[in-house]
Amino acid sequence: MVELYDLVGANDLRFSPFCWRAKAVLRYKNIPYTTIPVRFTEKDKIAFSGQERVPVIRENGTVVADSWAIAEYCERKYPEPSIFPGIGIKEACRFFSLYVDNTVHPALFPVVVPDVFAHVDPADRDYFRTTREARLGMTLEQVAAKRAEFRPALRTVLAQLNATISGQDYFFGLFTYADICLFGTLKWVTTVSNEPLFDAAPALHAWWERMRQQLGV
Ligand SMILES: N[C@@H](CCC(=O)N[C@@H](CS)C(=O)NCC(=O)O)C(=O)O
Repeated sequence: MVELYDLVGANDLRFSPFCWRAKAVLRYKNIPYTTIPVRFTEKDKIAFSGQERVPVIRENGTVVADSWAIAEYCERKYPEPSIFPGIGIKEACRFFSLYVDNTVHPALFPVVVPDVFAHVDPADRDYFRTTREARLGMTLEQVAAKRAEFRPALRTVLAQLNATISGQDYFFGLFTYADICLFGTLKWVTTVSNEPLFDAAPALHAWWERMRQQLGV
């Protein structure tokens, strides 16, 4: 049985986008797994992995950290159904995952970070505030006050994603790890926030519902 070290918020809420990527890979491949909840400040629980971030998986003696490395490991160990189905698909998925990390996340983060904070375990709030305020260059209250100013950049990214997915079922035509990457991100946001994502993005909404049904979450 795979053990997945999974970020946990208040009330056992699981919202980490990168942990959702790992869980989506395990679910798509029908690999049985259990989760071990890890708060932001419980770095000791994952010290065995030699780094400080989740997701981490452990299977028998094997330890793998980082959502991309976990995807590669699962594909190697459990090839079917494939998340990199075809020549060049893995490389394209890598590109897409970096697009999600470097373009989609920065557009979402300032809009939803106050909602994330509201769902962080009380024991982690100081840590979250300090680290995220340093990243944002302002207080969480200042970010919340500017929410309307951050929305246009998010709308632009959502419109790009909507245009890409229009007329096709999956981002590369067939189901791949690219879909899983974006799924993880939208699962993160919809778990903690009521920010409307799909009002002007009907094709993206249809894809989202398709993914939720396919992954059973
Ligand atoms: N590149 C890593 C990123 C993992 C990551 O940033 N995880 C966050 C949770 S979403 C984390 O562990 N943060 C710990 C912290 O902020 O202290 C991956 O793809 O797995």
